[in-house]
Amino acid sequence: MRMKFDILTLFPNMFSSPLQESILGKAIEKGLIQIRTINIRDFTLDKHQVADDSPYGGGQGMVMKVEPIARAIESAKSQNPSAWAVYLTPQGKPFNQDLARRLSTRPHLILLCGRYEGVDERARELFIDEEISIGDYVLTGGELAAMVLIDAVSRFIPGVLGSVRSAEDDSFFNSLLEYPQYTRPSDFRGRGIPEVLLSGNHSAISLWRKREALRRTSLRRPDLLAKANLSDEDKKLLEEILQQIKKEQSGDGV
Ligand code: 4GX
Repeated sequence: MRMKFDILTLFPNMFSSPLQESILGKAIEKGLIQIRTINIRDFTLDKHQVADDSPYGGGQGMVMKVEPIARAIESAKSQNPSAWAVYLTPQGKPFNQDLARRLSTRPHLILLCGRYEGVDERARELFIDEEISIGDYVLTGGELAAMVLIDAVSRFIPGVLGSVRSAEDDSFFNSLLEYPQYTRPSDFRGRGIPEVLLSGNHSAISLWRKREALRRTSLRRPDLLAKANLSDEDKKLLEEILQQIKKEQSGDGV
């Protein structure tokens, strides 16, 4: 039932604090997820435990050797031959909430973290099931990318966000940017909060939140609106908001 993450890395210490704080720490304590780090260096066979070497054909930097990676992945898979092996790389499939949801249905993920110029291509061809990128920028290694993936995937596991809430909560809001949130005090240095939130009128509050989510999404991420989960009623609301935005931008609004 619990989901297992095996992280193959040359820097296992990087994972201790970030994954053991707060929500993920609680999820581990509750046995909802299990996170193991496996030091690739432990799977070298030479006396000096060398895990990298210079690239064939010359060029800059170092490449991670295939044998230690092969032995580490085989060791992780020996417990569960159907474990899904992921390599974090800018060349992979773009990571997003849908991919996180899909990965959360796998009982056992193996995450290979590359350093330097990456891993020997044969390690990818022989042992990796899926290559994933967390974004179009270059990190110093796959470790932070693996942590991002674990964090986003874990939110989909029932119980991780608490007994009632889950990452799947609301299909309307899930496809949009979040509405603004406020908490006490109701006046901070002269700045109040939207009055409706103090009204106790729950249907008015719901409508305001929908409007704000739609407004924010159309202003900041119009690309998300195209894919959003909108009812005919929501679409009408959106049209209204787009009209209002147009008015504001032409200068005669507030
Ligand atoms: N999303 N990195 C991988 C090593 C590497 C270098 C060259 C293949 C080719 C990253 C990302 C990321 C840094 C992880 C370079 N691998 N991973 N590493 N963006 O930047 O996932």
